[in-house]
Formats: sequence, structure tokens, C-alpha cells
Amino acid sequence: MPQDGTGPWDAMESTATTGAVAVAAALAAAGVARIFGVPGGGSSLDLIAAAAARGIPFVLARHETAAVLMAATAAELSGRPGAALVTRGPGLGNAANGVAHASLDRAPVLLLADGFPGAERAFANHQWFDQAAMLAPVTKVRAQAVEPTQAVGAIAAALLATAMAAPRGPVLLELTAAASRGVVAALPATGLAVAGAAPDPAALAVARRVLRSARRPVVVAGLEATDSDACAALRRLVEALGCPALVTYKAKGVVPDAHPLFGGVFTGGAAEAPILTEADAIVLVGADPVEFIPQPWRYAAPVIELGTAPRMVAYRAPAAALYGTLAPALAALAEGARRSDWTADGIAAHRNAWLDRLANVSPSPPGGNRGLSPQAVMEQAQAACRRVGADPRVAVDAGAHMFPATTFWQAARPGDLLISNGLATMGFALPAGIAAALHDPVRGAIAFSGDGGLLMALGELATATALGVKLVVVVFNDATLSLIDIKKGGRELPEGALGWPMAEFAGVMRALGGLGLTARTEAQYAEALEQALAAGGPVLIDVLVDPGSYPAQIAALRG
Ligand SMILES: Cc1ncc(C[n+]2csc(CCOP(=O)(O)OP(=O)(O)O)c2C)c(N)n1
Repeated sequence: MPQDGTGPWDAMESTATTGAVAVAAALAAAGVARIFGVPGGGSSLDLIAAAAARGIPFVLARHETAAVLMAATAAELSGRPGAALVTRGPGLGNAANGVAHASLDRAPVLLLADGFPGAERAFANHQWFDQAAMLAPVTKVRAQAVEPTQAVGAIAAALLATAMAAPRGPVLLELTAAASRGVVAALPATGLAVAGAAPDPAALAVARRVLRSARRPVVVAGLEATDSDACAALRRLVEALGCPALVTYKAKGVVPDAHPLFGGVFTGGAAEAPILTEADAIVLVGADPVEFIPQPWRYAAPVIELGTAPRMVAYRAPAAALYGTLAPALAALAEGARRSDWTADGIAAHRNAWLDRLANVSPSPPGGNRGLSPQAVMEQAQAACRRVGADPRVAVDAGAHMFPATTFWQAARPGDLLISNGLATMGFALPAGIAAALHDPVRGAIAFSGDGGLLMALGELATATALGVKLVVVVFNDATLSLIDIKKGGRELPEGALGWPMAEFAGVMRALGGLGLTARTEAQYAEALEQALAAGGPVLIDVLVDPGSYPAQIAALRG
């Protein structure tokens, strides 16, 4: 039966339908909230129409990587798969970095790409390359529907289930117009089943023994601990042990920064070493080694590893390992856990010393640009939010500004701070902020970005203004790729190798239909923040920052 995409869904359930409708049904059953993308002329348009008829809106991005970053963020925040849609050839090529982010940041995303009809391949290779091969290293599984197939809905459902299986990650479905328009007799039947496995008794016994013999355990929460059940169970374990908990960047808020047991951020570097050196057992909870900076593991204490799946990298052989659903394993560990020897004062002393190591202690060198300190940019933003009762999520880009951003932004819940950490790609914060504001329009979002990262994603300012999302974009403007500048050492580099004439971002934002503000002093920034937080729609604040504190910060962090 041909579908016009306007009929009531119930009427379609029992009748023949199309491949696109079957895929849309699989998306809906999996709980996909939106499709982000830049369409082509093949299956894309059928999918957009079929998904809209199923109540899944399409969000038009300006660049495919940004679309996938949005889909990945939506997936992280909802706990359901995300979906992105691109055209074949250049569309898929452009999407590759977003897919790499979804892969290394463990986000379940279905990438729907226009495919190449078999008949066409016989006489044309315009825009053709082996799309599945190109994305093979960064996708868990790839499927093609070239000819019409009854199985297309089931294929989409299976891909979505694979994306959600641990470790989570992206999957690819190439779909030709013939497959999206072909008549399909039945829709995929079910949604996603999420199994909650009980921890392995033998492994649990070992883990309990290691934990019981420890007097000073330290818990490190990673990206998998952001799951709400896992987070609640982790907090109970930490409170039962009365021990400090560290969080990775992606797990900010799993234990709130303001919690008395919060011990700091874990990156795998030097800044957190003092507290972990005191540990006689380290409990890694959902911490994926992709989150750690590439330095050898520093600690002698036995590791108890809780993860959704065995790790791909042998950073350290754990003394005990529990793989599967985190919450029951955490609950089982908490049972009979004895209180540690840590004191609240001892933990607070470590936390404060960690903050001091990263604080903006180094004065700007002579000749500095006299802009704001990056730490002040974060602290003023949070103070302004508290003053007006705003509670935005924040998205942080890759670059030197990420160190003060992740240290000084106080998170209270998982998902309060979004970041690309496994891939650490620039151009993340703006699309992630848009997706966060769409996910939760009441909270909205602030995207903190370096000027280099923002220039990579600039077109998404137009996406933000077209959508009218509640988003504040704060640019750390220093006209330099500062994180790379720190690494140049004594090399003589040609003029312009690491920087550019300072961009006027407020003007760009205004030209794209949003409110653009400029801050060169703390007073101007305070005023701009007040205006931005009162606005319903997107606002950009271009802040002149002084990069003088970055070298000391990175040295303190990484050692
Ligand atoms: C897509 C991408 N390209 C390059 C890099 C390498 N890189 C990491 S940080 C950085 C500089 C970022 O500059 P900017 O956005 O201005 O932020 P800042 O370091 O000045 O805070 C570069 C080039 C990256 N992480 N991602």
C-alpha cells in the first residue's frame, strides 16, 4: 500500500507499507527522539517523511559531522539510540568525524546514508566510494539495503540493538531509494530489550575480598556510570565506604562536585595522583580506558574493574573484574562493604589541593592580551546562573579552555557537562549544546568553545538561530590554537601557523539571526551573561581571554 505519510499510524500496522516506514517504525520502537542530518535526494527524503509521520522530527544541521555529534549527544542524554541521516558520497565523508566521536565516546548512533543502486553502479561511479569500508574502523556493524527487502525494518532494529549493546557505538545503514520505497509486508515487532545481568558470583567474591581488605579505597566513575541506575548505585557504594570518588570528564556529576566525598577529576594524569597514591584499592566503575590520557597507569594499588564489557586496552590487569550491568554489581559490592579510614577533612584537603594545582595562579606574561582569565569565564558563568536560577547543561569543546572548564564547572548530575573525550574533537560544543537544548528546552545549554573549535562548527550558529534554542555560546577568544601553542616549545614557526586575526564572533552571530555580544572585561561579561540568560533564544558572547594560565594548568594536569 502506498503511504502518503499523513494517515494515522494505527491504520498502517496491519497493512503493507514501505521500507522507509519500516525503518521509521524501528527508530520509534527504539525510542529515537529526533533525526539530525543533511539529506540527499535518495532514501533521505522518504525517511524524513516516514519518521515525521511516526512523530520523529527531522533537525536540519549545517554540516554532517555536527549532525552526528547532535545525535550522539541526544543518545547520551536520553539513554536511547540517536539517529543521523546523510547523503551518499560527500555527505557520508563529512559525517566521518562525528561517527568517530560516537565510536570513541561510546554513543549509540544509527547513521542512515543514501546508498548506491546496483544497476547504477554498472554504468556510473559518480560520488561512489566504498562507504562501509570508509567507516569500518569507527562503526560496530554496517548493513546495506540496495534492493527492496522485506527485512529492512528488522535490519534497522537489529542495528539499533547492536548500537546499544556494550560497549555502545555507532552503526551504519546504507539505504537506496528503491529499498526505502519498496513495499514491505510487515513492520518490525518490538522495541529494545535491555537485559540486567546479575554479576558473576566468582568474580564478585574476588572483588569483595579485595575491597574488604582495603582501608583506603578510591572510586573512579567513568562514562558508563552516567546511566541513572548505575549512578544511584555508585553513590550508595561510595557513601557506604565513606571513601572519595573521582569522576572522568564524561562522568562529571555522577558524584556532584559539591559532595563531601568528591575527590576531583580523573584524567589519568598527574593532578589526581596524590589522592590515588594514598589508595590501597582503586574501584573503576564504568571508566573506559578511552577516557584516559595516553600515559602509563601510575598506581600500584589493586584495581577492581566494573564495566559493561571487557576493555579493549590492557591499561592495567585488574585484581578483580565484573562485566555486565553496573547497578546490580555495585549493589552487590555495597552489601557488607565496611567503612573506610578516610575522613571528610582528609578528602576535603585533597580536593582543595587538587583545585589549587589547577587554579589560575600563573600571572599573564608581560605583553599578554589582558583578557579575562579562563577560570573566571567559568566561575562567572556559574555564578550568573545561580543568581538568576538558571540550570543549563554545559558542553565543552576540545582545547586548552577545556581544562578550566572541566575543573571549575560544578556539576550535580550526570549529563550536566558534555564533552568529546574519547575522540576529543574540536567543533563539538556548539552542536552538542544545540542537541542538549532540544533534549531539555527548559534547562537549555551553554556551549563553551575555543575560537578555533567554533570556527570549525560555525554554520551551526545558523542551526541554533533557525531552531530558536535556548543556548548561550561562550567563545574563549584568544585568536590562537592555544593547546597547540603550548606544545610548540622552542620551535620557530612561521607567522600564522597557530593563530589568525581575531574574529568578531558577535557580528557573525548577528548576521546569522541571533544575539551577539562582546565582553572584553569582567564587568562586560557579567552584563552579557545576565542578558544572555534572560533571553529565550540563542546568544553568543565573544569573550577576550588571556591564555597565560594554560601552560601551568596543563603541566599540573598531565605532569
Ligand atoms: C577536529 C580537531 N582538529 C584538531 C585537533 C587538535 N587540537 C586539539 S586542541 C586544538 C586547539 C584548539 O584551539 P581553540 O579551539 O582555539 O581552543 P584553545 O586551545 O585556544 O582553548 C587543536 C588544533 C582536534 N582535537 N580536533
